[in-house]
Amino acid sequence: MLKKLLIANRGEIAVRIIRTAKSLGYRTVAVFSEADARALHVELADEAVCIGPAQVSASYLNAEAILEAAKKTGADCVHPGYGFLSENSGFARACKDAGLVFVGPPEAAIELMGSKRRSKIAMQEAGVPVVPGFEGDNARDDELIEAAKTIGYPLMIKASAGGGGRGMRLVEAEADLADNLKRARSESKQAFGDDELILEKAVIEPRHIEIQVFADRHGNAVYLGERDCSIQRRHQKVVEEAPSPFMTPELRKAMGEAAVKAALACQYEGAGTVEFLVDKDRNFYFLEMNTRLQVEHPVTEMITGQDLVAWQLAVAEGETLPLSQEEVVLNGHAIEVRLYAEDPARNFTPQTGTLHRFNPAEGEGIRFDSGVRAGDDITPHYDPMLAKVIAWGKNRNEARRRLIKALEDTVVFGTNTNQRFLARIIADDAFGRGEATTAFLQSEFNNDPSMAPADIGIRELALAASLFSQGMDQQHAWSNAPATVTPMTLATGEQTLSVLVRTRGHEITVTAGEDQYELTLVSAANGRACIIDRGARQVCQYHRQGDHLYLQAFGQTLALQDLTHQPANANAAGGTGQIKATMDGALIDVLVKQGQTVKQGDTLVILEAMKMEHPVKADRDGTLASLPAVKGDQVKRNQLLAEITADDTAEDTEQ
Ligand code: MV4
Repeated sequence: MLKKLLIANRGEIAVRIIRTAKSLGYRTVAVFSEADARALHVELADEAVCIGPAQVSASYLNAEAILEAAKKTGADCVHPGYGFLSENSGFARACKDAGLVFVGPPEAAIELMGSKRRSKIAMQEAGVPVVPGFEGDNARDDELIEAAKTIGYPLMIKASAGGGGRGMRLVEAEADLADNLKRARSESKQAFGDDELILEKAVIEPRHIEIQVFADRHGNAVYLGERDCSIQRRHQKVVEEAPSPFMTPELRKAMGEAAVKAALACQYEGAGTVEFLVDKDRNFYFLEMNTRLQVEHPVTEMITGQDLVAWQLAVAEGETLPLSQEEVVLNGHAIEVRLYAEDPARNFTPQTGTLHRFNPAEGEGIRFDSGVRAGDDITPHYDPMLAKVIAWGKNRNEARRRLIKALEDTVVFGTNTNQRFLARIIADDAFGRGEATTAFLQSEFNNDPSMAPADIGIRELALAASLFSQGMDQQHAWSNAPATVTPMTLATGEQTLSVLVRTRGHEITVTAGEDQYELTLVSAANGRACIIDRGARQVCQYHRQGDHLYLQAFGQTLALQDLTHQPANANAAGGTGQIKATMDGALIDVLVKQGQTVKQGDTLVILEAMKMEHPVKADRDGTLASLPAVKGDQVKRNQLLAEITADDTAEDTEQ
């Protein structure tokens, strides 16, 4: 009997695993990096051990430190979660060698599925349909070029050691093959330390449908329905649902039985996912098998009523599977979306910052899996997923409706998120008709307003102005004193807007150029504002942090700054001299000193962001008045990096 589970992971999945483990009576051990010392998963576990500094290579990928933590705490089993060491056969072996039960499949199954080439051959032998192609052992370019003649075009070159879309190239015509092979080979060598390639016929606008399987040590294996993960962006899943709107009972049975065959063929144990591509005629092809519990497992849990972590632990204990195939019943519909700290208006760049507020929406049929809470920092060290929001409904539209509402009502203040992007995908008509393939986001959704900067109109300005003035002059705002008119300057990340605010009791009228808007601020307390807008009473969420205001209203989350009392920027010729970071990143070098004279265009500092170095330059001539950031700092977009004041020269003023 196992008693103490070490969770070799962080974030929402560590929290998720701890929840089930505790409910089943296991003691739990969390591991954490120095950056995660106060994280939720650490707080929830019975014991927690620091395994190293923030960088994943030194902590969550540090097998030795994790095994040491297990030894120190007397854990007898290890759950790897997803990502990190979850599909590392060496780690599975090391656990076993240390006398620990690895909650996952045998190392041989992990290793086999880690090779696209070998797994495809094994699946073909087991009678699982695979995409027609060529799987020669370390095939040379000339062999691949020869094989391509029989496969035909378009075709895919895939890195044997790749997966999840990494190391994959589409080739449209024979003339492009040789060059693409050369590139694929060097990329694969670079990324995976292995340059073995395979070829496959390209499936056009496929759906990505995966089957959840489970196997025990007694030769039993079942499938728990499918998940449709067709909506992806750059091979990152965005929406996952079960069942697939494209599924038929016949196709489910055929794919389910193929997936079970795949599991039995590799002596699988525990939770696994068999990924398939499905074409428009409902032909399906094995793609890869993921030998872990997946991010999107909650949708399967919600339609089967099963706890997959409990199943994993049962299998790890040597028990037989909790249900036979006939006992697996699918009920209703579940949709999951991945809520990220990222900026859809800036090509989805990851965001960092403090979560001033983080209020998951609650409601019937809503599940919110998260590893963060209000007050936590989102750092650049880890994946910026904030939560998985999952909705269940008795049918697909009920699940959609609940999910849209949950997304709209969830409050995240402190970082940009993809909240609105997600809600609009779920509300989209083509998605509603179940027509979304892997091409959906690129072809039909690419112009959606949720990927543009927040839309600040006169109504939003009126609400922001009323909340700003309410905070600054409480007495005045609520008294019956005569109306006051004050100018106000509000800034978003993109623009600075000047307005006139007329306040009389609870009535606010805001004027910006030709536009005018009137609102009633009924009350504002504890981050909730009640307003009357065009005769309709509604509640908005807000948070004041100095001269910053976060606002969730009218279907958007906005961040505004009150610049009314800041000096206007001088010097119109050249830049403002306020040199700000253009994105979140690390200051890896500072090339100048305070007091130094600089010329417009001189490089001042080097910012590293999105794995690239960006020189940040002077936007005018002058003297460096201040350099607030120092080498090594993590900086946020729009953070002041340097201030250049103009040197007093007579000719500047004469024009
Ligand atoms: C393919 C394909 C078309 N034909 N293979 C991308 C992720 C990786 N797991 C496999 N992928 C694909 N493999 C053949 N032979 C198209 C994709 C693909 C894709 C697959 C699933 C979900 C989204 C996708 C987006 C682009 C391409």
